[in-house]
Amino acid sequence: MIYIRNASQVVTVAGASSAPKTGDDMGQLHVIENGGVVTEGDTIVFVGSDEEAGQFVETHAASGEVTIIDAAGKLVTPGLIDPHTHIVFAGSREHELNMRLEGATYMDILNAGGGILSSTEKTREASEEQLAAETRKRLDRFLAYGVTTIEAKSGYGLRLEDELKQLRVAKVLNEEHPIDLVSTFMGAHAVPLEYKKDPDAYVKIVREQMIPAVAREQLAEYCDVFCEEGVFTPEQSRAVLETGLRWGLKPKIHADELVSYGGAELAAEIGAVSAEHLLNASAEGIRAMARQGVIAVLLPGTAFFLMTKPANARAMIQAGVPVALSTDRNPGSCPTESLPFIMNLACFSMRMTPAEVLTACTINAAHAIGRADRIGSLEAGKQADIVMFDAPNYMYLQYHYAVNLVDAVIKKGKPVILDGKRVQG
Ligand code: IZC
Ligand code: ZN
Repeated sequence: MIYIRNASQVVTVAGASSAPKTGDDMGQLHVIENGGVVTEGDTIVFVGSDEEAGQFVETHAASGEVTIIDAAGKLVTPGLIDPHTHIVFAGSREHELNMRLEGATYMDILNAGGGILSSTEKTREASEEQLAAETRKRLDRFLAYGVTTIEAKSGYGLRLEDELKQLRVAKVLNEEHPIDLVSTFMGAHAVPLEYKKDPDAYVKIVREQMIPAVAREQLAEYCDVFCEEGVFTPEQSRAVLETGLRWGLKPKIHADELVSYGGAELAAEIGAVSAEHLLNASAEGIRAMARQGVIAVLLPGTAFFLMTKPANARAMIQAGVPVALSTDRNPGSCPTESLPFIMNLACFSMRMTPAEVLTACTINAAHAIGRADRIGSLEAGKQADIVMFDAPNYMYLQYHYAVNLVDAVIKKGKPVILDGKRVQG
């Protein structure tokens, strides 16, 4: 049994396991001042005032079997959840930075065979072991920033064996690393060079060969597509996601990132779990997402890195769209594992309140990856994924920005970071 005692605040984000939070409710965190949390095995067994938590421990613990973590002056929250990453890849793309500073756009670089296609070349060349080694380092950094679950997309193989390779690496790392990974198949991330003249032929391979193979090997839960002018059209995107659905892969979509392209509307039409990016989503698209309950996964780090204006988070929250946040960790448009920095950007570049930001990175993010019954809030019966920050209250996380305030991380009931240092796993 672990007893986290005397926290200045325990932010539970409780009461939203059946549906994501929307509107004003995104600002309701359910904060316990001077709180305590008790875990047993991999599960939370008590959350309440420190006094009640102490009593719970006294009546339920056999003597000597309680580990006490003193949270005096510190903030306790659910483990952070990142619902959108492209974490399994080889190499890096820092050489694109000068090109972009000189005026080349993200699409200019992709059209010239760089961007996603240069990461694809390196990922195809890499062995499973090399990919796992590179990805493991990224996961270690995520954990150090308080992230306990991530979604991971394929999409740098762009041919059957290499898409499967990426997803197999994610599966192995899910088993061996403290962070849980939820896999998404994204063979429709770009048209590979060898199909540049016939993108429809590539879409056919994605639908007829890749999706069935991924589903048969049970390597992914979700299917995603980069629906963007110059990448995949709304018609191609719909076809891929509908094929995915037939094979049991739930739809997600990269929508309206660079131009307004009907992605938000398409997400609502096909009943996608989430639409991601949405920097240029139309007002009608936002309304349609609200009607259908499509979660908006916003990625303000990508807007920062691509030097463009971020998504209109306020319009989405006002329209009743549930909003989640993510790093978009990838080699080309957001190479950071610091979800807390993304939270800072959400606050300062999209004017989300500190409370909305925390909801977006916990329970709403859990809904975006179908895990809200197990994670995303601190409630008895849920998995013990807990972060302790060196912060007196949750607003301080945005106020003292761009530094790592993580003091402790408990994953499935096991301390993995204590006093800011990795202790096991
Ligand atoms: O590697 O550039 N937007 N996909 C869609 C990305 C960014 C990742 C990349
Ligand atoms: Zn992405």
